[in-house]
Amino acid sequence: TNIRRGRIFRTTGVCAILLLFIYAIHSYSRSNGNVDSYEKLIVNEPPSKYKFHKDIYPTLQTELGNFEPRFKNIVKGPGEEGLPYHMPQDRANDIAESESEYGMNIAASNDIAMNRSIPDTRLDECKYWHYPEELPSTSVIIVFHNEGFSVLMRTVHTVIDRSPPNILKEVVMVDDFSDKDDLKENLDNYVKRWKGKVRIIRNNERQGLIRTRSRGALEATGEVIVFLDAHCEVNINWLPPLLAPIYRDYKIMTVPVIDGIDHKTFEYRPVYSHGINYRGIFEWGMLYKENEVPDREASLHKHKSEPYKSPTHAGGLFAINRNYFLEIGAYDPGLLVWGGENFELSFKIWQCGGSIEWVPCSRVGHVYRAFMPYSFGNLAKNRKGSLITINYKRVIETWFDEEHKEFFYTREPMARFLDMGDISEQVALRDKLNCKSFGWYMENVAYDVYDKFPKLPKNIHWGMVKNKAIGLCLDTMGKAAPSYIGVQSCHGAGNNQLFRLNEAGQLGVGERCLEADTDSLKQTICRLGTVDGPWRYDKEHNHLIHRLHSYCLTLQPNSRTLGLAPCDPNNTYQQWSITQKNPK
Ligand code: LR7
Ligand code: MN
Repeated sequence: TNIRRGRIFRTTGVCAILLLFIYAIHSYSRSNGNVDSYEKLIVNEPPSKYKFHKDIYPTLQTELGNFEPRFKNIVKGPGEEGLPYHMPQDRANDIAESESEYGMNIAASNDIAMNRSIPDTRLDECKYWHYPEELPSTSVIIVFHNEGFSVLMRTVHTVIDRSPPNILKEVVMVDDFSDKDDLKENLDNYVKRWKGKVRIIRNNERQGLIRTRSRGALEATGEVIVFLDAHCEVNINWLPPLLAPIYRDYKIMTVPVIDGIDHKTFEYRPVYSHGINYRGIFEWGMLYKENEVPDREASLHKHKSEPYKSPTHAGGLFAINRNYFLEIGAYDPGLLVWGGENFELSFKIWQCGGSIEWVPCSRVGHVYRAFMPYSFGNLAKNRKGSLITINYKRVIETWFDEEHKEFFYTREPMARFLDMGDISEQVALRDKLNCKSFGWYMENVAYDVYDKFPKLPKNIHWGMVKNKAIGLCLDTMGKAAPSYIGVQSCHGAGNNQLFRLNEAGQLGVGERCLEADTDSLKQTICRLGTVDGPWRYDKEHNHLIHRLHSYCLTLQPNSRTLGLAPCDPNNTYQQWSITQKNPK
């Protein structure tokens, strides 16, 4: 759950570097009542087998866009207009039950219409873009494992209702070995209403979402594939803006802006304040982050409603040319269940000649759950250490250079010892596709990562921090920052007890920093853009010394609370060892 909590994290701040890059913008003829258009010069010529329309751009006009719906029904009911649905008190049991089973309030979802209205969260300008009429045929792929039926089907309903029927070729639902009864014949029967337009494919063993998506891509028949999580609601006119960039250049992968749907009330909320654009980045432990689009990118665009380039994406929702996705190897099949595949695909696309664009005029709601309601099943067996960290390791070992790999291992010291399996096929693919270096990617695409997450100084010590007097170890007590650090019996498993002290004096745990006072030791959110800190380890006396009065970290014998006190070489409550057993 720590990982999930840490996923979305927005940072503001503006990058002062001005543009001068590879994209030339040329002005466009304004006949046909066009007010404006977005366009880039395309440099690469496509292989002939791809349809490619490099001269066809969307145009911003004074009339309502060609794919915009003209009517809107007003209906009253629970959750309509995306308003929060508060269930009556006497349903408290249903709510508690569905939240523990699904991580979301399925009982509430069951009362809400499949085709409820949701607010149009786009910039007003989005209604006036006109898109090419001949957009590529599209398969929407929804992979699922034990999802709540009504939430799953609302995803499908909104796709069918809000996509142009001649463009939406099919919805491919891939069941990743669910065992809930209502997802069996009941589901087969339900989709009959769409007369074959919605297909169900089932895995005969659990594969995890990553491999299941690759399977969906193989089975799909559309020219473009769009992946959605199984708890989404697509918003008004979401599809054409995603397809237009791919129609122009098949190596562009596009990503909608993901609004939030509350897992308790199903309230639909815009993710960003109006008119502010964000893009996907990461910190060195490979937690996904979002950052306000830096000037260097924003200044390439005349309109805030235009697609813009992004280093990466959250993972679940995106559109890509199917052949292109398969040609770059789909996902690394060695990535198991959950996590890291968003980076694998992003690094691969960017480094091997493609690009990623976020599309502000395409909005899709996603239910953010309170916790992950499923286990990793047999796929996690025989795997020591965290499976997600193993995924990250495969990705960084394939795509990073030596310098940046070190940052990952500095932030995740145990990862060095994890068995990531064989990556030779991934490396061979990278070579075959003639991909550029990670340094190139950092300089030209992900340059704003360094503003928030600078290069990491090396660790001088890392591991469990054990008190000499009582033999207990510092522990985050499983709480999220900001929170007090406590002591617990030493377990050697890392996680909440894995601390690291770097050359620049930062004492950290996970992505958090330790701050101290005379009567407290806390984990806090590290000040963005900094990697230093007030700590030093005195090996001779086993003291952890803080810059504040040069006091020592001290455990209070009775209360077992922590804080700073004047150093005393005879006080064993001030003596700490920082070591780690070989995690193998
Ligand atoms: O074993 C599994 N098999 C599956 O088919 C586990 C899950 N799944 C399905 C599941 O039913 C769902 O439809 O896979 C889909 C994604 O799983 P989630 O919803 O549990 O993932 P998430 O929303 O917690 O996590 C995000 O990161 C994942 C990393 O692997 C995936 O990329 C998810 O798609 C991704 N979700 C988003 O990007 C939505 C935006 C929110 C964020 C962050
Ligand atoms: Mn999800």
